[in-house]
This record gives sequence, C-alpha cells and structure tokens, in this order.
Amino acid sequence: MRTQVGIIGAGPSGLLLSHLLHLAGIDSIVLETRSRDYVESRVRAGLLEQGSVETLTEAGVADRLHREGLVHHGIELRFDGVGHRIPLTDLTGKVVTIYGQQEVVKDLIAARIAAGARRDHAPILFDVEDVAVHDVTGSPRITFRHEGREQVVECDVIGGCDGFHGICRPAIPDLAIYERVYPFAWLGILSHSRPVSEELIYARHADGFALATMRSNTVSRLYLQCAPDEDLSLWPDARIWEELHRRLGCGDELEEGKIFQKGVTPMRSFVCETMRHGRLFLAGDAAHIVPPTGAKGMNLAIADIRVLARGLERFYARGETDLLDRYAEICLRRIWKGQRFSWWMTSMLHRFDGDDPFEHRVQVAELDYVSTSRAAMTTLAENYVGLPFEV
Ligand code: RFL
Ligand code: PHB
Repeated sequence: MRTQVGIIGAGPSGLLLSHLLHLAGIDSIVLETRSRDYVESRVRAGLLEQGSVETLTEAGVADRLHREGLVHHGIELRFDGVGHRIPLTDLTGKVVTIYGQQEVVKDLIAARIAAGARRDHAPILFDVEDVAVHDVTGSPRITFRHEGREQVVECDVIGGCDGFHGICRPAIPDLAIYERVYPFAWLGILSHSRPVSEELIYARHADGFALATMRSNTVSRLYLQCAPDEDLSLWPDARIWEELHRRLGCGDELEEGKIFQKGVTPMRSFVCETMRHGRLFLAGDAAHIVPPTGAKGMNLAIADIRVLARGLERFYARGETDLLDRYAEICLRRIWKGQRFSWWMTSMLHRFDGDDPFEHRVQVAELDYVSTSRAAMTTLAENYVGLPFEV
C-alpha cells in the first residue's frame, strides 16, 4: 500500500492528525493494535482546554462536544478542610470543558470512517500486529500483520502517535530522556452519581490527594492518591467512598453511587528530545507524559498535532520544510511549560511519604498563597485553561 503519511496509533494524536490531513487533502492511514471497541471505551482524560475545543471545532468534529460537554468557569482547591475557588474565566477570559477522551476518540473515528476510503486503503486499520518502522531517514515503510496477512505501507512521512509504550520512540537513536517517576499513583473510579459540585475539586489532605470531577450530570469521576503498586482488591467500594468522604470533606454533598469502573494510573513526568528523526515525527504521549494533576496530557497532544499538521500542509502545498524542521523546537517550548505546571500542581497537592513538618507547612502556605493572591491565582488559571499555541 502507498499513502502520503503513515500514522501509528489511533489515540487522540493519531486520529486528529489523520483528520486534519484529510481536511488539507493529504492521504493517510492509521494503524492501531487494539480493536475499535477497545480504543472507544478506554477511560482516560476528561478536561479540554479552550484551545483544544477550538481546534476540534475548526476541524468540524465538535458538534457532540458542544451539545454534551460541560463548560466550566472555575475550579476549587481544598486544603485544611476549606474550599477556595479559582475563578478561571474571570482571571483569563477562557473556559475549560469536561468531555471524556473516549468521546473525542469516537467522534474522530466516526469522522474518518465517514470520509471513506481514499486510494486503495481504509482510513484506519484496527487489530494490527507486529508493527515496525523502517528506513525513516530514507524512504519510510511500515510493516505489520493484519487479518493474518503481512502488509507494507510505503509513505513520505511517519506520524509516531503510538503512546508511551509504542514502538516509534525506540526507533530514534540517541534520544535525551528527562524523567521523574512519582512515589504514588491515582486510583480512579466512575460512578453513577451526581457530581459532588458543579466544578472540579482538587483536595489536599494529610492522608493523600483527592480529585472530584465528572463526565456528565449523572456520572462522577473520582480519584484518590494511592500507592504506585496499589492492589485494587484491597479497595472494596465502601473503602473508596469512606476515603473520598474523608479527603474531600464535602459531607452529604458527596453522593455514593454504583461504581462501574476502577483503575490505577501511575504518575510520571517524561520528555524525550528530540521529537523527530528523518521522516519520523513523534507526537503526544509517544514523546511526553505528564502526571494528570494539571489535566494537560491530551491537550499537549492536540497542540503537537496542530504544529505537525500545519507543517505537513506547508510541505505538500509548497514544498516548504521550514515548519517541519522547527517542529520539535516549537512543540518542546510549550511541552516544557506543561511539564512545569503539571509537576508543580502535583507537588503542591500530594502527600509525599517522609515529608517533614517543614515541607508540609510550605505546601499549605503555597496553597494559601495561590488561593488568596490574585497574581498567583492568575498564574495557575492561565496555565490551567491552556497557554497560547505557538503556531
Ligand atoms: P494514546 O491515547 O496512548 O494513544 C496511542 C495509541 O497507539 C496505540 N499503539 C499502537 N498502535 C499501533 N502499533 C503499535 N505498536 C502501538 N502501540 C500503541 C495504542 O493502543 C493507542 O491507541 O496517546 P495519544 O494519542 O498521544 O494521546 C494522549 C492521551 O491519551 C493522554 O495524554 C491523556 O489521556 C492524559 N490524561 C489527561 N489529559 C488531559 O489532557 N486532560 C485530562 O484530564 C487527563 N486526565 C489522563 C488523565 C490520563 C490518565 N491516564 C489513565 C493515563 C487521567 C488519567 C487517569
Ligand atoms: C478527569 O476529568 O478525568 C480529570 C480532570 C482533571 C484532571 C485530571 C483528570 O486534572
């Protein structure tokens, strides 16, 4: 098979890249190891920056997002049992939107499939196996097996959108890796219950961090700081609710419902430099991971794709490679700011074992400062709603 851009991975990065290229008249194919059902039901992120919503809107894939997404104008920070609102919109003029990542993924898959096959191939192949990239500094090829047959995609460029555990990053020699692994994880649940509050609550508690977010007016998404190797069998529903009640301190406002999904998410900060080798470009989680405290992961992925799609448009329309040549440099400036913010939010809100009383007091002083100084609140708010795009 022959295409212009071979894309590995059908997460938000790969699907958005394929869709934006399609809008620019550029042919691509997306190869995904998992099934369509699996990627459409994988529970992950939930918060979109205003710029991400605008990107999806301009791309014509946000009708359902605008109907079903919940627009938020603030968040609450809770510590020492008291809540403090950060008025995001008053401080920045921007909003954030709650809309599950798997919904973004469903909308993008539907758009790609509706656009139909171009040339001789389907827009997305699910359930592929043994994906490998070859000759990325010359004439790139992707080999894989699909429905029992060995296949080859020949292409001009490869989009490495295959997430943190993918095969594209290891194909780049001499990468510099910057990494921090945190000594805790998040236990996340989905529950059929009314959200505890209209806005998200980030709570610091002596027993560990808790976050109350949502997916709709009837589905709550709740997280608890836990051990990185936490054994879920030790967390029957009653223990989860007890811990959420204690850490969130919201009394009867926290409605207990049927828990229908539970999982443990490890916490890591990770950046690889650079993000390009020859004709292979990494984007999203394949190149960088943030701890979810700042809600930046999917938003950083969308920002990478904006730059990559524009660069490829310029290349195909006019033969210009200037934007592609600056791809990593442009993305990394914004990525590092997202890293800094995610690390800072994580450090401020979590319990670190072995913290001495001095560190504990500094943490509370920082939260106190952020929730009372307009300058400090504005710093948090402008990062939370999303820094401007570089291109
Ligand atoms: P993905 O979503 O991991 O997609 C990569 C895809 O590649 C496939 N794949 C392969 N395909 C072909 N060949 C191979 N060899 C392959 N290897 C892997 C995988 O099956 C998969 O389908 O990466 P992408 O597209 O870069 O998207 C990144 C986001 O998924 C991620 O950053 C966010 O989920 C992070 N995140 C959050 N981000 C936000 O912006 N806001 C949030 O509120 C937020 N909350 C979160 C989060 C992540 C979480 N977890 C579970 C990690 C909350 C949580 C709990
Ligand atoms: C979510 O809704 O899943 C979510 C929201 C904000 C975060 C992390 C996760 O910081």
